[in-house]
Amino acid sequence: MTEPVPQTVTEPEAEFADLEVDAPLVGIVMGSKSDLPAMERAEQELTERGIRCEVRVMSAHREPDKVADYARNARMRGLRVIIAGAGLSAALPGVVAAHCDLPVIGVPLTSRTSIAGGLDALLSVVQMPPGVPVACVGVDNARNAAVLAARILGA
Ligand code: RP5
Repeated sequence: MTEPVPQTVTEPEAEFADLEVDAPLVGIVMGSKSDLPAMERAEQELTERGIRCEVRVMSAHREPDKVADYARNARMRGLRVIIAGAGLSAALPGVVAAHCDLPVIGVPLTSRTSIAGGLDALLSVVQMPPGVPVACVGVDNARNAAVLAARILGA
């Protein structure tokens, strides 16, 4: 009788480590295309530091299902930090944080109809309920969000 040939068992993490080498580590999301000029500073900072990122536009109020899907799949896709920028009643960072357990950095943004220079968005981002944290940088300071993301990643 011949002995069975032992099968090589590969750990799933080891398999994916090879496959996911180009996957982005930071997701940069924003509530509107109008937020792009401010949020591009985060992409620029991460790119200069050699940190892979992706940029997406999705609105917590106008496209709630899209935001939920993105946040729920983020960790599985290899993302490690999410930067979320929004203006006015800026729900996006909080909604992303509600649907995933990755660190979320909120960027309160000014927009055409902001009140008090973006205080509306600042309070919306920072006043999260206990247990659902969002780190918050200064108004329109997407660059600091990228610097913080780099520190979280130890990069
Ligand atoms: C927010 O409303 C967006 O993040 C943006 O800052 C603001 C205005 O959006 P648009 O009317 O320019 O699409 O949800």
